[in-house]
Amino acid sequence: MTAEGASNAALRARAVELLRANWNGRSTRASRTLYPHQWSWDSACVARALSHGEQERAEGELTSLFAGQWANGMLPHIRFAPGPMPYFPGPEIWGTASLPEAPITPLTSGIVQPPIHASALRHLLERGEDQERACAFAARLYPAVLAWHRYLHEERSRPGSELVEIWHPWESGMDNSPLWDAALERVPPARATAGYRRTDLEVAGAEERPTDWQYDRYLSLVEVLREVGYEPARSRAATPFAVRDVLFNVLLAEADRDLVAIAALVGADPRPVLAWAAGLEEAIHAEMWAPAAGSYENVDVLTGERVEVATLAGTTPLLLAGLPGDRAERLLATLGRFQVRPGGELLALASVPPGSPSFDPVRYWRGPVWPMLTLVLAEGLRRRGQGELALRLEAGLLGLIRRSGFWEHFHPETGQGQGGADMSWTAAIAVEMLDHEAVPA
Ligand code: 2M8
Repeated sequence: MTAEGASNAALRARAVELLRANWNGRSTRASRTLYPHQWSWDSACVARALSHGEQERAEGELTSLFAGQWANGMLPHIRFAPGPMPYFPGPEIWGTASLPEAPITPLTSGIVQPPIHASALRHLLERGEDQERACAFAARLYPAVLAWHRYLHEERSRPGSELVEIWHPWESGMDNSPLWDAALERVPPARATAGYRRTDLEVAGAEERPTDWQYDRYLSLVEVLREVGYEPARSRAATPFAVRDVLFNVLLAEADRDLVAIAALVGADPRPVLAWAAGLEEAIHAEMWAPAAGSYENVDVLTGERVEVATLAGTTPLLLAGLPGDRAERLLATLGRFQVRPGGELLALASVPPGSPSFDPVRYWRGPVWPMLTLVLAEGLRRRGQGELALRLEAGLLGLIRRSGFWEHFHPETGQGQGGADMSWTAAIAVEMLDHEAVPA
């Protein structure tokens, strides 16, 4: 084995070990300290990584997450672990326990996260060593995933657009991204949840987390949605925050395509999903493309205006199969604004363009390098024939992890690990990238 190979193998072994350490016997905690529960899109990433060699655990991961699914198809962003845990806001704040749509157990939150579950399931079908078992599992899970997509397409859209909307910044997965700044200005601070204690600040540096001003708005939005029992029609009418987000819609379109492929394998009728996928992709291209910016932009549903803020998420339509060629060129050029060289030689992508007004290299989703976004962009680049650049970005992220560990995010200039340590999805994404093909060490 070459020195490079040995070092990649050692890194993979460390990632696998971390995923075992974060396993609670039934599923994988997003992290043991900062996030001691099961998070929706983190978990889908973990299932994807586990499907490389740990098929049974990958199934367990998805089964555990979908045990929290609501009767209306909604897949909550957190499945809470039993017992008191140091995470705020916990189940008592979400107040979902007695709702008719929610399961009796487990306890869950009442909002969603980006829908990458069908994509994880497809991955499991492709990578699972025991193919018969993988097919049987996919056939069992298919109705639940279909119900999840139906919930998003039917309950999260309004007449006049096929795009789906989010009602909380936490639903985007990019909590304090500058994408939400203007919309949050219109949200009054929390009333009922006054005097709360933020457990995140006991684990991560305050400068690496959202501000108290933002937390007051996050909790205010939970109050609004809780007040209407998270019921979709009433939430749509009541929410002071409703945004059509590029990343969320792109990942749903991609997951729709994956669900179509799964339907074919498990003998289900793919037509409803095909129709959703086609309508959604068309709407993304028609309603979100911003030619002057060379990027795709969010739409604020309540003002009807575009959110003219540059973030890496605006380039993620690179992933979409039907992306017109001239737009692919523009997006690739725009991507150059996000390229950074943390610590000097590694190549990486900042989440917000360095030098732009809202750029902050340490504060969470406002500038740092994020493994999840790197994964999405690397896949998008491969689809556009940019395999070499994809590989350099993967090698860059793996280099950052190798240097400082499985951190939540990384400083785009120094490369230092930031936020939470020993994060499951950072380890999962490392496994995924290391298994993808020969990644230079
Ligand atoms: C972060 O979000 C949670 C709320 O869901 C938090 O800050 O408490 C985000 O980075 C999100 O994308 C991620 O899924 C979650 C767990 O890693 O942490």
